[in-house]
Amino acid sequence: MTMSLAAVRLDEVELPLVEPFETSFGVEHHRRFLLVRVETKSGLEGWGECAAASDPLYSSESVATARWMISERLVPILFRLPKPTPEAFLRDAARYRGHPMAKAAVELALHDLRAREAGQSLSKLLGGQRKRVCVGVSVGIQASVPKLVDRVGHYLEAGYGRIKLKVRPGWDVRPVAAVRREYPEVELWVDANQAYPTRALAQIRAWAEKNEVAQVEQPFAERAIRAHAELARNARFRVCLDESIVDESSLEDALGARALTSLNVKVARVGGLSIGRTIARRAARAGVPSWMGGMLESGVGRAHNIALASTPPFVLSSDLSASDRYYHEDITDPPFVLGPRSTIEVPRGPGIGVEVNDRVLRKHRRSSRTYRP
Ligand code: OSB
Ligand code: MG
Repeated sequence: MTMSLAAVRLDEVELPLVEPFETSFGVEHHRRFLLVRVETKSGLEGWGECAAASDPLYSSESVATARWMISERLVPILFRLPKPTPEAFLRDAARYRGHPMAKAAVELALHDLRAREAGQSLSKLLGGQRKRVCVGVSVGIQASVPKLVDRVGHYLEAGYGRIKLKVRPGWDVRPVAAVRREYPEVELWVDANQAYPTRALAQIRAWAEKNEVAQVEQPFAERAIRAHAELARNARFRVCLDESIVDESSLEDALGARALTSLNVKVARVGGLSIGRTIARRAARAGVPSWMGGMLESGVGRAHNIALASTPPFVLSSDLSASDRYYHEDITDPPFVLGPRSTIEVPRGPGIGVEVNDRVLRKHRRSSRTYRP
């Protein structure tokens, strides 16, 4: 039984990335993000991470909007709840529209708290059945094609069994062909983050099939469901939706339109673990496989993602790479490392199963505010 909360802390952290991460919408050198720490009267804690970035480029939320939403609207909800369970929180937060990343950050912390109180791993509480999750690596846009081939080689040597290339108009035909030529056997996915106009459909199909791309992720705009359905029709690759799927009804409509043959689940995008689990199960019932997407999370968000990815609907390899692919020094211990056959071990300890390293957190923390009832 979850006890009422004594404090909520909101930290802003800035972690330098091992290398810049460039997508069709921009380049990041650091990741700036919020951490939510809830604490009960008995001294138990729960951690959640907010995936919103400095700028609203992937979606409409940013660190600033999430900070406002969490501190001004969601923290008061938490302090009004007699039992701060994820379900009770989501029920009260539902009257506010949007802000899924802000809501997810808080919901994640409550899931971690509940699992720690139960003395069980979050994976187990969510119905996880795998000891290891299958992972791949998402490779950003590079300065040149040779540089890209070099980075891909580096990740293959490290043991990653699947490569996702970020693409955009002008960074597609040549880089994808070069990687395929150099690594004839590699499992290759591409992700455009909505960068293509729907009139590019035939060209995308042509270069994807020519280079044996196994999956094309979100080439068109969030609302372009018909175009994704058209691309998926008779395609030799899976069409994956990321940004288009923001809740249960957008998934229902996309499934009805046959607009996806793979689902990228991000707890941040859909407003938490509970909804993430629900949509992954719904997709599985429709015969659509799921996998966990990533938002370059620190160890806190990564641990939550790995817990959900250990549940049955997650059958494709996830964008959950080892800690050292993102950060020289992560804020949690122990680091996530790549294991055999391109897998990462699911932590077995209580809650998310990793601990926040206070020394590292303080070193990279830009601000910290504590709220009390
Ligand atoms: O679309 O999957 C995406 C990172 C930031 C924003 C959007 C995306 C990504 C990634 C990174 O692809 C995946 C990861 O965390 O490894
Ligand atoms: Mg994506």
